[in-house]
Formats: sequence, C-alpha cells, structure tokens
Amino acid sequence: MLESQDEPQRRNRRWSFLGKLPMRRTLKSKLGKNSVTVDFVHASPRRPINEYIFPDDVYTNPLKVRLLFERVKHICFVGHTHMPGVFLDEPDFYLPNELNDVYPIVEDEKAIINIGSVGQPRDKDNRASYVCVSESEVHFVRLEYDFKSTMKKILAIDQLDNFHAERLQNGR
Ligand SMILES: [Mn+2]
Repeated sequence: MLESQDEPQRRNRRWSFLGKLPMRRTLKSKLGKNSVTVDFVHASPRRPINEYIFPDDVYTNPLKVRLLFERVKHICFVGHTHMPGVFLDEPDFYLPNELNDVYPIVEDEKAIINIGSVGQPRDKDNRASYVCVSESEVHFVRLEYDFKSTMKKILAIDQLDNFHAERLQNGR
C-alpha cells in the first residue's frame, strides 16, 4: 500500500521512517537484586527481521533452536509467527495455556517468548494476543476486538486478497 501512495514525498518519508527503525532493542531489567538482559526483535535473535521460529522446530530442528539460544542472554521477546508461547533452550516449547498464561522469569533460565499478535493472531484464536511484563513475570493476555470492522475494510480494497480478511476471523 505504501507503493500506491500518490504523493511521492510522503511515500519517501514513510519508507525512510521504516528504514531507520532499530532492528533490535535491548534493556536491563531488575529481577530481585540482580539485573537481567531483555532483548526485543521482530523475528529471531539471529535474524531479527525474517527468521521464523516455529513451535515444531523444537522437535524437527532442535539444533536451530539451540543455536538461536546462543544469541540470547536471558529473555528475548519475538513475534513474526504470530503464535504466542515460550521456548526454552532444552529445547522445549510451551503454549500459554500450558503455563496458565504466566511465565515466571527466573535467573538461570533463558527464554524466547513469542507474544503473539494484536492484529492478526495465527493460533486459531481470533482474539488479540499480547503480554504484560512485570519484574518477574510475563502474563499472556487475550482480548476480543472488533475484527469484523477490519475485515470489511480489507474486503473493500480490491488489491487485497479476501484471505487477509478471512484469516482474522479464523485466527490463522
Ligand atoms: Mn513478520
């Protein structure tokens, strides 16, 4: 849609805004008396823009998950697959409901945490997905939203495939 913007200056400003966004954010967070390193990337700790980390990788490609964890100091938040859950370096994967929607941050355990997607969840649950993070816990949250309005807007644009609307309803 950016390409079809008719005013070139505006279009260029938008592209350059997107181009300047950082690929990775890192911050120190407190955990009791200690501090922990928390990374934020879109996709994966080694390819922050475009590497998918799938729950199945734990079984089909455990080496990949282990190598990803070599790039994680402690906690790394990701999105990209739009499928919420927690990867551990064993490797292992836990769905939010297997954790009663809470992951406790502990000192000696690394975790890659997918927060799901607010606008387009893909775990067959059409509610928005996000997390609330406190010093020592990550809470997974699901929230109903009016995806039907969004569907209507997508269906009204000829250049967008109807699939993009339907997937909002199906959560996939
Ligand atoms: Mn993505």
